[in-house]
Amino acid sequence: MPNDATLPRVLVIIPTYDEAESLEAIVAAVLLASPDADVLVVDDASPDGTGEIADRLASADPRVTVLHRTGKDGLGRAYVAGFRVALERGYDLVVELDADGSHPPSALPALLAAVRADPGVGLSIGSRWVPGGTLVDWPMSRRILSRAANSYARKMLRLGVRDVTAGYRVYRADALRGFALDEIDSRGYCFQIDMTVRTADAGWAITELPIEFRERTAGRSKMSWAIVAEAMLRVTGWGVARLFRPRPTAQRQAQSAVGTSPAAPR
Ligand SMILES: Nc1nc2c(ncn2[C@@H]2O[C@H](COP(=O)(O)OP(=O)(O)OP(=O)(O)O)[C@@H](O)[C@H]2O)c(=O)[nH]1
Ligand SMILES: [Mg+2]
Repeated sequence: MPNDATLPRVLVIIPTYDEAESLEAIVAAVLLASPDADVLVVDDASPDGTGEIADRLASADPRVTVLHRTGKDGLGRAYVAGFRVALERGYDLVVELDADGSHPPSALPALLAAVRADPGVGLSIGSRWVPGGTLVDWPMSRRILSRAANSYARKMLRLGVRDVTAGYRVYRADALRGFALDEIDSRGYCFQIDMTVRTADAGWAITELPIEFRERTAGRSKMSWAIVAEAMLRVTGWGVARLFRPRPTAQRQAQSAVGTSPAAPR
């Protein structure tokens, strides 16, 4: 909770599935980098006991809370559940951050500042693919996949964003409030593409800041061919649909940091 009533309230959502080895360190690093933020761990009944670790962290620090879900249901659904909690609790800025150590918490203040500084910005992205972005220990196969997915999505969806699949993000709560969260059913990293399109179509500006992205050092990746296929099929479908639909006009109005959002979701 902020000490100063003028500071926006920030919730960092960390989705977890079998991240017992890394969760404690990442929560500590987030709270060190951004002491005024709160953390919500969204755990899908991880068999390795991540949920119990999250409960222990929550009982030791009032800034940490946990949302337990009944089983593995995909990253997208975990985030949508977390967004609902963030909006119910009245946070102003909502952060997405992986539990595996790939997203440096040290970049969080700059990502938060990018949204705070401009009321027209609905989303800031910690980007691997803007100048200054770096990759540490990421296998060539993953680099190629990320590059290919990004350029395909950018072309099909006519987006200016360089890292449209990035999972390190800060949303203005007002932007989230404008979306029909019930309709968002993308499960894997396609969820990030889906959210980027919704944010852009609603007329919000999107900024990207370079980050140092690190390969996870513990635990197991949840990336699968099913997740890649979901993204390919959906991006193709959205891209074709957009060919036959005029681009929505931006309906952004003058807004304060806690003002009303443009109600123009896709
Ligand atoms: N709650 C929940 N969290 C998930 C689920 N799938 C993945 N996660 C979490 O989402 C974050 C990203 O998952 P990763 O496995 O790192 O996937 P990724 O970052 O796209 O792929 P890698 O680059 O291989 O790590 C991690 O914190 C995971 O624990 C899920 O079904 N439910
Ligand atoms: Mg990861």
